[in-house]
Amino acid sequence: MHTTEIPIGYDVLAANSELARSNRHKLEKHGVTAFNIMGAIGSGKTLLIEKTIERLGKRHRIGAIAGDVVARIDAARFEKHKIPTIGLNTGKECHLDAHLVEHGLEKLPLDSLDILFIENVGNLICPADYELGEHKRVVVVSVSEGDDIVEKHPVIFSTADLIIVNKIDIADAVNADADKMVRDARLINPRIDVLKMSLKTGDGFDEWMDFLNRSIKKNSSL
Ligand SMILES: Nc1nc2c(ncn2[C@@H]2O[C@H](COP(=O)(O)OP(=O)(O)O)[C@@H](O)[C@H]2O)c(=O)[nH]1
Ligand SMILES: [Mg+2]
Ligand SMILES: [Zn+2]
Ligand SMILES: [Zn+2]
Repeated sequence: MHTTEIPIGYDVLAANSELARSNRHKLEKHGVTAFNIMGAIGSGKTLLIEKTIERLGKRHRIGAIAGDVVARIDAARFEKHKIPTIGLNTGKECHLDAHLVEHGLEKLPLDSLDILFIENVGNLICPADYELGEHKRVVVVSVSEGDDIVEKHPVIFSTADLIIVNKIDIADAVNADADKMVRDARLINPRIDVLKMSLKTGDGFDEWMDFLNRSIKKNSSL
């Protein structure tokens, strides 16, 4: 890893976006469609990716980047599924950025991948500002975060392509209205895809498969 000197007044986010474009170009050159999976700690990001590997791992070649503040617990969960995995530790930072992901891409066998899942650090604030080079931005939010979580974090939902309202199996137990969360998401971002899911019961998983297939097809016809 190297550090980059940033001249005073230089726009950090603009520099990040430039690196993100270069990451995306690199991914496209190798025919890889990348998904930036964002959401709070415990919303179900890692489990979503694991279940997707189980469902699609025989038909598509999947790789993963796991962003964590410290340790590589999520990376180890992906490695158990025998897919190429890079764990990125952000240290004190609460989000991944395009520079970290650039180093992750250097270590992945991109030529032998079709799909890359990038699990961002658990946080609903700053990951919204940092593009990584992904093709699609997905936010996983669970009903146990409270059904006002969407309206409280408009920025991340306004930049997402898909919102997954997860853990609907426990909505009654935590007194949450999943449909309100869906309505809030559509108010913030009318173009967004929203689906309700339970990774426990499998509800909504086929719609997630449809979203993935549409996204992959669109990218491969570029
Ligand atoms: N009841 C229920 N639990 C879930 C669901 N999805 C994830 N979990 C649980 O929520 C916890 C956090 O999941 P994880 O994937 O590690 O979340 P992450 O921090 O976003 O990566 C785990 O104990 C999961 O088993 C769901 O749909 N329903
Ligand atoms: Mg995780
Ligand atoms: Zn570097
Ligand atoms: Zn951050």
